[in-house]
Amino acid sequence: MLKLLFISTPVGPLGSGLGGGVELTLTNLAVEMLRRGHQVKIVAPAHSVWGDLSIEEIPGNLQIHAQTQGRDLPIQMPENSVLGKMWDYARTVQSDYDLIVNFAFDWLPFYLTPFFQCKIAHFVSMGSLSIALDEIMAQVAQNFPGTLGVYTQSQAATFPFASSCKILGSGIDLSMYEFCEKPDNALAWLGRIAPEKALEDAVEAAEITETKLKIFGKIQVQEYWEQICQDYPAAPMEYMGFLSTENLQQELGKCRALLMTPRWVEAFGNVAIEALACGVPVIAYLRGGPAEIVQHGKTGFLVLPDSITELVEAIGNIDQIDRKLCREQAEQEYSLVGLGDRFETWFQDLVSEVGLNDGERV
Ligand code: HBI
Repeated sequence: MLKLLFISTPVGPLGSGLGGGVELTLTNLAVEMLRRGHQVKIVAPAHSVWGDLSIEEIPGNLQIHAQTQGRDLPIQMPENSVLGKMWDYARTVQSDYDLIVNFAFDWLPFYLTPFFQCKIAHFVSMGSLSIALDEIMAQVAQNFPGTLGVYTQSQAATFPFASSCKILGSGIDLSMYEFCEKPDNALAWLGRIAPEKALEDAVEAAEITETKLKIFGKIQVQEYWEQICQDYPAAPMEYMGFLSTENLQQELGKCRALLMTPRWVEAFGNVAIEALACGVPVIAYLRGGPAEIVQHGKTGFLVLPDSITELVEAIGNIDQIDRKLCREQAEQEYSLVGLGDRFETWFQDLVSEVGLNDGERV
């Protein structure tokens, strides 16, 4: 039995959607580790809620999203930082745990790693965005080998220390997603509504194909959303809100396809496997995580990045995809048990190793 302390992202409370896919990965993993008899405590910003998971809520100001900061900017911390306070808490309770697992894409936890007695595993949730952060991660990769985990190969490849990253993939509780064989005639787009996700590409493709686009997810950048509404006043789109998994899967399942149009190297794309689990094919740009998930021509289509023309063409071909194969792929590759096996092995290997955080720096 492992005693695990999970430290969440400092950009938003768990359940708010501000933390994007990592909220789902952290909570899925916590549930699965508990099911396996491990002990899990979650540390997260105040107002976090997730079923009956035990959460230590920490007040304080949220961290600025790393993707809104320039690559070469210095690291920023707000006053009364929730990130700082979550790690203060971790320091005081560290002797009660076998392993601390960091889910924040931030400089501080990497910097603090050699100052802790308890071992720390870092789950990195995005591709490279900041020179200063890359640098401190590289130091941890070198001095604490094996402690950096990522979602995908293409995400790892954005970092100078790619070869030291452990590739862990993702997974979801498939029993929460119902297979829908016969969809309505609408398309779906799902994610944080922010510029790096390029929702406008999906809106344009929907307008050209005259197919309704249902938009799901947290509006993170309000001005960005308003700009899209202004730029495409006649587009057949509908904002569906930020829904619970139960309501989301019901609505998502009825869609013909999920469009994934991120401008950046998406680290994974949990939304892709949520769609597949409902039997919904995925049309995505051939870049980043989605390119490692979607089986072109079988469970969706991978198209030339940033090409609206190719999105439109793929939408036209969507009936060639057998929705049963989408659900099958989710079951074979993205189960919670699979996710649990990969992370459990990673955690157990780290805990059984000697020397990492015992003053014996490699
Ligand atoms: N930005 N500074 C910072 N820290 C995070 O943990 C972080 C972030 N931006 C986005 C984010 N995490 C999550 O949405 C990822 O899952 C993508």
